[in-house]
Amino acid sequence: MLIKTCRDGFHHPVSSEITARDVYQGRRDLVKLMAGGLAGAAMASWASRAALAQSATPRPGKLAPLPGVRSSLTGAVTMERLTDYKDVSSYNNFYEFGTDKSDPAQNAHTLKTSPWTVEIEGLIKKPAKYTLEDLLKLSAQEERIYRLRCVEGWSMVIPWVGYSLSELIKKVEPLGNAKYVEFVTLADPKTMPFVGSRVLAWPYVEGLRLDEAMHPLTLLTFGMYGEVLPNQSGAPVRLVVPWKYGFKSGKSLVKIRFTDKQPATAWNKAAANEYGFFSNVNPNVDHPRWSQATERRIGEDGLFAKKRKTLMFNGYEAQVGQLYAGMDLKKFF
Ligand SMILES: Nc1nc2c(c(=O)[nH]1)N[C@H]1C(S)=C(S)[C@@H](COP(=O)(O)O)O[C@H]1N2
Ligand SMILES: [Mo]
Repeated sequence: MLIKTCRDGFHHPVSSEITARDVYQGRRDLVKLMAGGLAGAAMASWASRAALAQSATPRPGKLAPLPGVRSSLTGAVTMERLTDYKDVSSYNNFYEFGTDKSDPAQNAHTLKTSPWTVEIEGLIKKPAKYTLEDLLKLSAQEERIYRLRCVEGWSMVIPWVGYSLSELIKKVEPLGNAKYVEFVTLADPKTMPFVGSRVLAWPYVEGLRLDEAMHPLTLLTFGMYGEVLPNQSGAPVRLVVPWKYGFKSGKSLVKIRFTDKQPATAWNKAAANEYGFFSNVNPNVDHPRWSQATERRIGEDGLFAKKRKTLMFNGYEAQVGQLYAGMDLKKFF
C-alpha cells in the first residue's frame, strides 16, 4: 500500500517507485548534457531501461521487448511519478471490449494483432498499405513520458514507446488540400465482443487537424514501459495525443485518412454538445455534466490523496498553445 506523505506526489520509496525516481534522475542528467550542447538522447536510455527492468510489477502476459528503443526528452519532461504498469494495464477505456474499466484487460486477449496492416489513404501523394513491420522500420523509436488525462477526470503518467506521427506523414506527402487526418480503428465483431453494441458507432473514429497531427508531441505508439503494448492499451499501434482528452488517442489503428473536411468522430457523433472535435484538455471549460478543473491521478486514490489541478493543455501549453492562437477555446472545445 502506498502512503502519501509529502509534497509533489512523491511517496515513501517502495520498489515500484524507484523506477520513477531513477528515470527522473536519468532525465535530469540528460538535461545537463543537453544544456552542455550534447544532443545524445540515446545517453539516457541506459538509465531508464535499467530502472524499468528493476520494476517488480508482474506482467499479465509475456511481451517481447521492443528492439532499439532510445529515451527521449522531446518536449515532454515530467518529473512526476510513473503510474504503475499494473494500473495502466488494468484500468482502461476500450469500449470494443466493454465499458467497464476492468473489461479490456479481461476481454482483449481475443484481439489478433498479427498480421496487422494500416492503410494510409486520401489526400496524399503516396497512399500505401503498411504492415506493422513496415511501420516499425519507418523511424527510430523513442521512449516518451506523457500524462494521459481522461475526460472522465482521471489521469496517468506513462512511458510510451513510438515515434512522432509526423515521420509517417512526411513519408506519404500530404497534398495541399489535406487539412485533417482521420484515424480509423479496428471494428471486428469476431474478436471484439462489444462491436455491435449500440454504445458507440463503430468503427471508433478519431480526428486531428493536420497541424496537430504533425506536431512532434503526437506519438504513433507501439509500446509502453519498454515493451510492446498489451492488447487492452491498443495493440499493436495506437495514437497518443498528450494535450487532448484521452479519447482522442485512438487504439488499434487500421486506417489513417487525409481529408479536406473535419472528420466525424465517434464521441462527437454520440454527443456533440459533450465532446467537441478539438477536446484539448482545458480546466476552464467544463464538461456539461461535470467540472474539468481537477483530476484524480490513478494510483493516488488513497484516503488522503487530494485531487490535482488540471493544467491547460494537460501541461503542454508551451509546446502546443501556438496551434490555437486566436481561437475561442470555449467555442472550439
Ligand atoms: N478504439 C478505441 N480507442 C480508444 C478508446 C476506445 O474505446 N476505443 N477509448 C479512448 C479513451 S476514452 C481513453 S481515456 C484512452 C484510454 O487509453 P488507455 O486505456 O490506454 O489508458 O483510449 C482512447 N482510445
Ligand atoms: Mo477517456
